[in-house]
Amino acid sequence: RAAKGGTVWLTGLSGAGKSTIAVEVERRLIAEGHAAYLLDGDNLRHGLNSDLSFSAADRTENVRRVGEVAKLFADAGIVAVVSMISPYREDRERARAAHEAAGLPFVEVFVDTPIEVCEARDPKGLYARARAGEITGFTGVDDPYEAPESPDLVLNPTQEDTEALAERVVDLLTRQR
Ligand code: GGZ
Repeated sequence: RAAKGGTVWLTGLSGAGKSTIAVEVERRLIAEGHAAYLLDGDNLRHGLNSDLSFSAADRTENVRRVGEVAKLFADAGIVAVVSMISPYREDRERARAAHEAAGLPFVEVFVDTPIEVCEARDPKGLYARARAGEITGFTGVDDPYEAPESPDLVLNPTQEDTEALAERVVDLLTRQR
């Protein structure tokens, strides 16, 4: 069987659980014998995207670059598992279009955790700092998040555990290939 790459794109608020799910998706794919690689927005901002801020233009550029990198991985036969807020619909659609133009699978997964839950978790204390005005332009507080209108999959981390959610993603991917 020829190796088939593609991109799984997890979008959602900070603290929604994207990275936790992405790690489990990557682990499962590798366990099943696929090549998979996690592209985490927060991590990539330390290297490839260290020149970018959280302005609207820089978020767009952040998403554009990661979309291009994911496409390269997919073309190389690897499943790119992308985890980033990617707040703008148009930017995510551009990533999808680039994959489709190249004949590469792309699945958009909306990690639909309500902001109240993200904020209650607040693992890094960022929501608290945003509410206190110490951070401005924080997604969901004073910066936009455009939820997907027709995602390929919607995940509800308040209703299912990480293993079940990751299984849904891998199942969808398997059906697409
Ligand atoms: C949103 C921010 C911000 C602002 C810092 N708004 O939950 P985290 O902490 O670990 O992940 C978030 C990460 C977002 O990076 P992305 O590359 O995924 O964002 S985007 O797709 O919008 O470019 C959060 C942290 O960075 N963080 N400041 N103002 N999230």
